[in-house]
Amino acid sequence: MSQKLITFYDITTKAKPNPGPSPFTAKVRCALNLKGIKFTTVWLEYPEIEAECKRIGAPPTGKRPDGSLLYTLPVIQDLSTGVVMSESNVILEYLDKTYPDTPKLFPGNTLGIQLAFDAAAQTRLLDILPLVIAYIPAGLNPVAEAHWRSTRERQLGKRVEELEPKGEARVAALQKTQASLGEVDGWISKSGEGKFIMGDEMTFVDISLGAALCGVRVALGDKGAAFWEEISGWQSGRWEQLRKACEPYHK
Ligand SMILES: N[C@@H](CCC(=O)N[C@@H](CS)C(=O)NCC(=O)O)C(=O)O
Repeated sequence: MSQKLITFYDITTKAKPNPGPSPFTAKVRCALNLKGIKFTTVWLEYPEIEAECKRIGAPPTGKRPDGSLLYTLPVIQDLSTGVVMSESNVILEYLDKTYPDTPKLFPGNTLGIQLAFDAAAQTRLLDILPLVIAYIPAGLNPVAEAHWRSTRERQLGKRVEELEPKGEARVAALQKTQASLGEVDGWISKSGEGKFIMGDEMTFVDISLGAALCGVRVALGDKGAAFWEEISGWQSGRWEQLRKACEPYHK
């Protein structure tokens, strides 16, 4: 195994030293650990991300609604190659190419097919967001909460708490989420009986779905434990099993 070191930029939350609810940074952390690549973490609060990305030359990943450039984590800085990159999926591709002797995230010729599967699965998973988003601020430190709220609520045009469906609307949202996850479960089931989508080895799709599930679990915290229990009972326990399989790689 190579001795080369990666600096990994992750988001500080109250969960630190465990990862917070970002599925994007959790994906990269999981991949680094699975591959056994040595890395150190630089923890940043939300308001620090832009300045630090600009300082180290990490490219923006999009634009804010006002047209200004958006800088996001995860970012990695590979001290052996000098590469600084953002965008979780691009980082995972880079790690597979640059560290070929480590477990493959995209074995064989599966890069395109896995990216497509993940994109489809993530859109289904997004149905859970209104049910979870209001839990996120409680896990952030005050300085980050102010930034997180103002950026999200400016974009959404309302407080995140107002997005959370209540009463009958919540029941309908739960049913929709369960059905969407059922669709993903159906696709995975067609891949066979293995623990993961490609059998017994964890690959990109498992990492990405697992990171999202871990993010939901972290966001729900103790207050949302009963809700997670409910999700754990869906699709024969598929989501809790996947979350548990990924959890050791999120350290
Ligand atoms: N497409 C990006 C999305 C990353 C992303 O949205 N990161 C969020 C945290 S979950 C972020 O850093 N946001 C910075 C901000 O809101 O200022 C990726 O896959 O890496």
